[in-house]
Amino acid sequence: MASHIVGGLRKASDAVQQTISKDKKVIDLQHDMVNINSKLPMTADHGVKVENTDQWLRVVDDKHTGPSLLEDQLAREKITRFDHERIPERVVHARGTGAFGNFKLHKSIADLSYAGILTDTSRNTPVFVRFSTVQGSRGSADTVRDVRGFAVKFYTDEGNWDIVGNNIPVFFIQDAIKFPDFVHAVKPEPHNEVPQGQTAHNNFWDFVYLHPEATHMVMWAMSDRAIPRSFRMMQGFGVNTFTLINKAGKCHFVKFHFIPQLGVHSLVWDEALKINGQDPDFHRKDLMDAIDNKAYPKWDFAIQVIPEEKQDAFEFDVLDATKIWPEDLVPLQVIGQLELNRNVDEFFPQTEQVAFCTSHIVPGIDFSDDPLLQGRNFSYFDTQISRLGVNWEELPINRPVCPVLNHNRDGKSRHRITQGAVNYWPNRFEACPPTSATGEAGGFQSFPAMVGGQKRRALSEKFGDHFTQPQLFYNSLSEHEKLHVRKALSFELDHCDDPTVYTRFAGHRLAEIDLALAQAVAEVVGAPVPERATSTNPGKKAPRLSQTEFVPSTPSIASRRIAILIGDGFDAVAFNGLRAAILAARAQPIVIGTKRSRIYADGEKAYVAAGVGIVPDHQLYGVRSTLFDATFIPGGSHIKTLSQDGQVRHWVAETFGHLKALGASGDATGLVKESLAAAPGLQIASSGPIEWYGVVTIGGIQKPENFKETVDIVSGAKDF
Ligand code: HDE
Repeated sequence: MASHIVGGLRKASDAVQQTISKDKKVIDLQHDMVNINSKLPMTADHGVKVENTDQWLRVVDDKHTGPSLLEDQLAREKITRFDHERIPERVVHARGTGAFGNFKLHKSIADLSYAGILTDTSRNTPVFVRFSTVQGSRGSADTVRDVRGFAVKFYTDEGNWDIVGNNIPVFFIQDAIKFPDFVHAVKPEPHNEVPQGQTAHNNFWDFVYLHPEATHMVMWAMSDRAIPRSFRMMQGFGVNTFTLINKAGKCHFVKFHFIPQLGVHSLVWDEALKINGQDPDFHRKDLMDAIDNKAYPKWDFAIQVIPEEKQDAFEFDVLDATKIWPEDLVPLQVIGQLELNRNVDEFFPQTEQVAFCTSHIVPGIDFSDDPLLQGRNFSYFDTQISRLGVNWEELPINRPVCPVLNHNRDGKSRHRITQGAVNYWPNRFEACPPTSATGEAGGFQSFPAMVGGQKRRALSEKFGDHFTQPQLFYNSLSEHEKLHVRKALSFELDHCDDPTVYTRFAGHRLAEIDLALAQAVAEVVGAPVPERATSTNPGKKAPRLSQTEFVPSTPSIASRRIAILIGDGFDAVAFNGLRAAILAARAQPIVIGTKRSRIYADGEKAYVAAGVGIVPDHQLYGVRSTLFDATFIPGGSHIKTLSQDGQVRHWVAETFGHLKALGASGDATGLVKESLAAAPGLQIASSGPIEWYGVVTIGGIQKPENFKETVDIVSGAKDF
C-alpha cells in the first residue's frame, strides 16, 4: 500500500484542487491548523520554549544518579498530557475512518422540499463522511462480518445536516428503547469480554431469536453485504424515515440512499477472515489509497418518496425501520452525487472527534414518528457530551460553515468568546434574536403535524409482520448469495456453544424464512432438523436486493490492486506490457518479488551497473494473495524458482479459490496449472459449465487431468 505522509489536499487533481481550495470547510479548518514541519522551536503548552525534552530534572551525585524532581514542570506536563490522551471510544461504531469531499445536487426537488441543499443545483456542499464497523472496539479489524456505518455530515449554508446511516437498509429493532439491550447483547459478553468484532456468540443469537423483528436485518448481516470489499463499494442508507417539507407546507415521507458508482462488491468469507490478521487496516488503507491515487469514490444520492396521504397504503408501516420500501413499489430518484476527495490531516481531531446527530436537520427537512428515529434524536447529542464534552459542536470538525450565534454559554472547554453584556432572550439590546422576533426568513420551523391519542407503549399492528421482508430479501438473492448466507449462519451458530441458542435459531427461526435453508443450517450446526416451515413463503422477490444487480454502468478496474509475482529471470516484455495496461486502466500494479531487493529480468544481469531491474513493492512472504484483486505471473526462467515455493502455489490456488482473475504468460501457465491441480478446494460439486473461471493465460494451458469440467464459481472458496 502507498504511504500516507501527506493529506489528500496536496495530492488532489487540478480540477478537484480548485473545488477544494474554495471549499468553505477547508478554509474554516485552516484557522486551527499548525504544521509540525515548520521548523519552529518546541514550546510547552504555555508557550515557553523547551530546552530539553529527553531527561527528567534530577538531583544527581558525581555518578549522575539520584532522585527525579517533581518540580520538573516540563516533564510533568509531558507525562500528564500523555496520561489524558484517550477519550471514551464510541459506545458503538468505535472503529472507523473518514474523509472529506463534496455533495453536488443535480436535480432540484423544490416540489418536495425547500432545503437549500436539495434545491440549489449551483452549490458545492462540503461533506465529511465516516465509515465504521459496529461491534468491535477502536483497535478491531476492518474486515469483520458486521454492519458498516455510513455517516455523512453536510456542511450546508443553513447549518449542518447529518445523515447517520448504515450500509444495510434496515435495523435490528423497531423501538429505540431496545437499543441498550441490543448493544449489550451484540457486544463482547460481560463476564469475559469475548468475542471482539463478531456477532458469533451466544448472547447475540439469543437476543435476535427473542426479537423476531431482528430477523430481516440478521438476513442482511449474514449476506455478503456485511463483508464489503471496500467502503467505496457499498451502499449507504439513511434507514429511518424522515420527511421533506415544501414551500406550500406539504409533507412527504422520505428515505435517503447512496449508491456507489463502482458497484457493490464483497469479499468472500475466507478472505475476510484472513485479512483480519493479515491487514487489520485493509478498509481504511483502501480508502486513503484510492483518494491519494485520485480515484475519488463517488455515490449517486437518491431518495424514495411517499406522500403523507399514502402513509397507510402499504402492507408495511412506512415508519418501521425493520422494513425497506421495495423499489418496485417506491422507485428511487437519483438527485445528486457525493464524492470523497481529501484524506484527513490528522486522525484524532477529525475522524475521532467528528460527531454526528440524527437531530441535525436543516429547514425543509423534518423528522417522522419513526420510533427508532425519535430515540436516536435524543441519544446522539447525549453521547457526544460524554465523549467530547458539552461544547463538542465548537470543535473544528463539527462546527458549521455558516455563522453560529446564540445564548448557550459556558460549560467545560468553552472555546468561543462572545462579546456583549447579555446571554438571554429577550434582552434590552435585542441582541441575537430568534427569527420569530424579526420576521426574517430561514428560521427552522417544525412541521405543524396533527397529533392526538392515548399515552401508551404501543406500535402499529403492521410492525408485527416480521417475516415477509426477510423472505423477500432471501428470495431475491442469487444462488451463490444464498449459499453464502447459509455458510455465514453455519459459521456464526457454530460459535454458539449453548444448545438453546443454536437450536432455537437454526431449527425454528430460519424455518420461518426458508425451509431448505433451515434444514441445511440445522444439520451442519447440530440442531434438530425442522421438518416443516413455520411460516409460508409465497416466493415473492423485489428488485435490487441482490447486490449482483449493482453493476457499474461502465465496468472498470480503476483503483483495483493487481499483484505481479516475479523472481530473477522474469520475462520483461510480458511484465512491462501488463504493467502498462494496468496503469492505463488506472488500476494499481503491485510488484511482489521473491525478495524486496532489486530483481532482474531474463538476460538483464549485464546491466546491473546501470541500475535496471526492478525493486518490488513487497516480498512474497510479506503479503498474501488475499490483499489483491487479481494476480499476474509473467513467464521467464524465474518460474523454476517460483514453482518450488509452496507460498507461490498457495497464492495461485487461493487467488482462484477466491474467484479472482488470474493471469499467466509463457512458462507461468504450467505453474498455474500445477498449482490448481493440487488445490483440494477445486474438487467440488458443479452448478454450471464454468471452467477455468477467471483464468487468462497466454501460451496455452492444459487442464489438469483430475480437474472437474465444471466448476462451481461460488464454491471455489469452499475449502479455503
Ligand atoms: Fe446509532 N449510535 N443508534 N444507529 N450509529 C451511535 O452515537 C443509536 C442506529 C450509526 O461515525 C452513537 O456518536 C440508537 C441506526 C452510525 O460517529 C449512539 C439507535 C443506524 C454511528 C447511537 C441507533 C445507526 C452510530 C454512538 C437506535 C443506521 C456512528 C457514538 C434507536 C441508520 C457515527 C455516537 C460516527 C453511532 C445511538 C440505531 C447508525 C450511542 C439509540 C438505525 C453510522 O448515540
